[in-house]
Amino acid sequence: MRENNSLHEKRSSVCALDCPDACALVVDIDQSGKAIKIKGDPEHPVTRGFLCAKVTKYLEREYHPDRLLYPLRRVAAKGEARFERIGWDQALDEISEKLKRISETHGSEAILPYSYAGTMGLLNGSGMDRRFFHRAGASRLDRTICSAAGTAALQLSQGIRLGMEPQQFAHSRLIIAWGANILGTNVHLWPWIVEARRNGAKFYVIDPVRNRTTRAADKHFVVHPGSDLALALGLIHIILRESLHDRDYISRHTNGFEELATLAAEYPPERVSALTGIAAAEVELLAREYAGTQASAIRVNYGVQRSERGGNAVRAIAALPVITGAWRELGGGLQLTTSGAFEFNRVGLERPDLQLRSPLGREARLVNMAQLGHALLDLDDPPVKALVVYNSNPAAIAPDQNRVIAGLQRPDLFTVVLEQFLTDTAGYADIVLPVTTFLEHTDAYLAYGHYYLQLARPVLESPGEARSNVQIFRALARRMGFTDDCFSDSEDEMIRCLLASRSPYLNGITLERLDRERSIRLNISPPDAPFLPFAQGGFRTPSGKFEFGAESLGYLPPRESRFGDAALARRYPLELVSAKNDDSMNSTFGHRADVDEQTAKLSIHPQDAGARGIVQGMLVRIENNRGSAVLTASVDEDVPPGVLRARSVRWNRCAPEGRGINQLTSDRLTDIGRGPTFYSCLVEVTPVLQT
Ligand SMILES: Nc1nc2c(c(=O)[nH]1)N[C@H]1C(S)=C(S)[C@@H](COP(=O)(O)OP(=O)(O)OC[C@H]3O[C@@H](n4cnc5c(=O)[nH]c(N)nc54)[C@H](O)[C@@H]3O)O[C@H]1N2
Ligand SMILES: Nc1nc2c(c(=O)[nH]1)N[C@H]1C(S)=C(S)[C@@H](COP(=O)(O)OP(=O)(O)OC[C@H]3O[C@@H](n4cnc5c(=O)[nH]c(N)nc54)[C@H](O)[C@@H]3O)O[C@H]1N2
Ligand SMILES: [Mo]
Repeated sequence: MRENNSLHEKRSSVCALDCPDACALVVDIDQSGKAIKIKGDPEHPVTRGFLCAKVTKYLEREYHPDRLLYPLRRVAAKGEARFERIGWDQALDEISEKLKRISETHGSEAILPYSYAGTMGLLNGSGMDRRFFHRAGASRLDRTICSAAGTAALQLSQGIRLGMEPQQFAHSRLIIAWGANILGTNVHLWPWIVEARRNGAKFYVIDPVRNRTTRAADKHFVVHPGSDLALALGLIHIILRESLHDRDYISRHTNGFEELATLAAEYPPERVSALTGIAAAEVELLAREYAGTQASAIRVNYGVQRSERGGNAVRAIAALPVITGAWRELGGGLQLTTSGAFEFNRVGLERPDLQLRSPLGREARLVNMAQLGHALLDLDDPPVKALVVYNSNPAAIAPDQNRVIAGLQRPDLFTVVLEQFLTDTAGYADIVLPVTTFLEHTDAYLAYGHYYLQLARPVLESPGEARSNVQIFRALARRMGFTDDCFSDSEDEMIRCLLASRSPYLNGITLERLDRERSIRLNISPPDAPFLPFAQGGFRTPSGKFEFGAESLGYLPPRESRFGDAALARRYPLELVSAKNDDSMNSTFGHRADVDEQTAKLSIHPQDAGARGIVQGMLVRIENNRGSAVLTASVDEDVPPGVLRARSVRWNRCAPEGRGINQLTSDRLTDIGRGPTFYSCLVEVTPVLQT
């Protein structure tokens, strides 16, 4: 048969990957309905028609021969990933009967959902699934794995998670990427930075390791992992000492300034230099330039908050544009996330009230997803007996992997995984259900790096028997005997429901408009007027002011760092930073050979390599008191002495011994938000002696 791959029509979509950019897409479709090309939509005002390397190749994933097409049932030991095909009716009957039995025997909280942002779609990510688990009386999952510390920090300080509009970075005169690998993880911000630099702006990066973004910077401040709080306090110290602060803004719009000033007085440049590894003169320079430049912008990302003091680090960094009054200026301020502006009717979408109609009859317990091993191995009253995983791959991405896997291997645990591919987690499932990709189902999308709400309709037929999360939880609800009306809602009804909000930001945005326009800027300011969220204060804390919270900002080194626990640091003297891989998305593209190669490498400084007899390309074992993994040494100066970098997250299955990088990471939590501390991790490395 001759393939007909001439263009028949163009259909629009939205990238659903867990990224701040939420790109508008155009998919070229041929006569037979097959996609032949995926491109950025040039008409989108923020994402402007170009794509990142991973989504440019998304059709490889869409049509991959390993896509899951049929429901599967386990036929071998857990983890062996051997399955037989079964029908949907059989799969759904088995799941619902098992869940009912577990609920009756152990109580409904013995059921635990586990999901994150495999799709950013609101319906498939936090819609019918939430309704289902609320009605079932399942344990509630505290979805902390990514942004909990930063979220809690902004909530406490600003009262709402708003940040600069990406377009305004074009007007900045100094841009600081603070723990933010913009060219790797948020590339659609880059053109605005290029524009600013064309007009003379400087671009600085604060990061413990080198990456694409640091290479493109005017200056790279190499900071010790986990010491950003000390750096921010040091900057505040100098700004106040030099009287570079905005007294008027501070007196009108903040609380707790005196206490902050007293605390910052304890962080002179020399002390900060010792804590952060950045020379005192450089700290001085950074502070003076930051506060002395009209329109300074900080792009802070999640790199800074993945250690024990990460939440307070974000609070201290968020204090900077407040102290200098940078929020008043076009091109001034800070962006961690924009997601707080999407003030949807979440209660209507997720229906937490259904818990009252569940067998439990009350709000269920909260289980922290960053401590899955603990949840599966230690919880009683009741123990977790059923685990339903979707939009996530915890066997690879969750910290303290040995304990997670020991939990997944429990023979008495009933595990269901909704997936597109046979991930590490799916390999432990009793039942695997095949799901659609974002090109195959309807969903609505917020963004955490801009202010456009978007709608995507299916552009492709779903392959085999794949169904969307919404369809699956709707069908399961029926099988469980849940008769509440919300379980028959269509996708359109769910979108109408989430738009039924009193927030002025959502005013006038309807499903009809979304269908026509696809992407709509929230009503954050009049059209074409820039959005300056805190130019006149307007913080959403109970006091209406920015809360410095100095009482909790004092700096202590992360417990697990070379500067924290001396005994531990003698045994495990190196710090591992397992930050994101530029050309993949967490573990989502782990099936690809090029991604596997990138995530198989461990950067080690020549000094540390030399001391251990490690040479370029050698297999090395990285280990600590929690576990170990084998990687390939890349002896380079991307990392300073004492620090290692492994781009993450590799599939365990592709790694030697089936062990991934999260063998090393711990399930200790952040100071606020109960988030994970992935980048605070002591290890040792040794050559693997090959026979
Ligand atoms: N290409 C790609 N894009 C992605 C993702 C991906 O996996 N790949 N993942 C998406 C997701 S889930 C998220 S949460 C975002 C995250 O986006 P980012 O926060 O930008 O990504 P990270 O790699 O987690 O961290 C950013 C930088 O912080 C540095 N860092 C680590 N520890 C510290 C520290 O203690 N202090 C400072 N100052 N810097 C530190 C890292 O070396 C890294 O260069 O990206 C999203 N976009
Ligand atoms: N060492 C280390 N560990 C990390 C991180 C790190 O930087 N270093 N980053 C952490 C962070 S920030 C995050 S956000 C987490 C991310 O961890 P996860 O949220 O688990 O993200 P992914 O690994 O991308 O896995 C998402 C899965 O969802 C599936 N999926 C996609 N769409 C759908 C859908 O519509 N339905 C269903 N059922 N499934 C779908 C994909 O096939 C994929 O397997 O990892 C964390 N773990
Ligand atoms: Mo994340």
